[in-house]
Amino acid sequence: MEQPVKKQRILSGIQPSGTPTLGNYLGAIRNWKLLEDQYDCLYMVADLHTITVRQEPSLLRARSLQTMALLLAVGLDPEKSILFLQSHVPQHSQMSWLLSCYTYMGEMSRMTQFKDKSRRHAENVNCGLFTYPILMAGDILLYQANLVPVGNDQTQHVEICRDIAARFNSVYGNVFTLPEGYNPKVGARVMSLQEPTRKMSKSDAEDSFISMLDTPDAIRRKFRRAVTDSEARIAFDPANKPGVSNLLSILSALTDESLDSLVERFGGKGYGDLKSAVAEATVETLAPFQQEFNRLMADKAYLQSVCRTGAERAGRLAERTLSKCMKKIGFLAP
Ligand code: AQP
Repeated sequence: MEQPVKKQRILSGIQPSGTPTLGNYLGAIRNWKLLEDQYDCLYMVADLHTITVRQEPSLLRARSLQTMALLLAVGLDPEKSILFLQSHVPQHSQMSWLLSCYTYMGEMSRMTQFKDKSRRHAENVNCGLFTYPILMAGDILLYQANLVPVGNDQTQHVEICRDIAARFNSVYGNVFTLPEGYNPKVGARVMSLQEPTRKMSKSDAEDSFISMLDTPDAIRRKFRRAVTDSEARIAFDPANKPGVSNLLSILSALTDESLDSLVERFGGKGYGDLKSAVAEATVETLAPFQQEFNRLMADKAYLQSVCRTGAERAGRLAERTLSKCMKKIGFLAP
């Protein structure tokens, strides 16, 4: 009898450091849904990662559950994929310590995200910010993931993960699968509405991002205030017209209409027309998710059961890798 082909495994995550944005949706979550059938997927709410920046405890709790509810609301299927909260699987923290002993200071100090984040949070340059890529390497390696869908700002972290894994394997034999970064075919990098040369981030100033839970009025207001330029000419030119290009690429991602066709259709029209078209497309896309989100948030028992089952399934896989590693290193079995 023919053996079924083993699906490749994917791991990805989102930090509950705020309410997920339109950028998180168009750049990541929307693709996660498309990958569910083809791959063996694990999607985690990466709560451990958020504490490199101070979090308010009650907000962190609320956002963790909210993020899980949003993943379900966009249609991720907890029967197909493993959906879990990272802190519910203690092997992530354990693996991070093991791997930190196989990682060099020099490697970590080259990480551009560390340099960038330590500049932005100069009052709190903690060791977690520095070793964050090791926690992330553990996230990936625990599940022997083959592919990691990441934005290009994370490519360096996938490379360091491969380096750490290869180093470990060269000492102890083939323990870890070497993962690869995965660039999905559909995907958009959404830029800040206020500073369109920077990416849209959920922990930035309120007017610079569209949250997946914003009301229609808030969405319209934020797009109306989006920074453009003084040319009054609709063209896709990210270097010279970052604001307008961002609006065009959001609209294209939401409606599947090509950029060329949009530029032609909006030729001769004002920025106000483009802004209201993007706002309406956003309202329309988010409305069904928000409805489902509200329904799910009213059913805490269900959300908790998804988290519990996800953590159990993830924990079994993670434990297999962790105990293999510990044995190889020389720890006695308990
Ligand atoms: N603006 C964006 N455009 C496209 N994709 C994006 N992603 C994030 N922002 C954009 C992708 O979303 C996934 C989850 O990201 P994350 O929450 O783990 O961390 P992040 O990239 O740091 O996202 P934020 O919103 O900018 O969070 P904060 O403000 O806390 O730093 C990733 O796949 C990411 O590429």
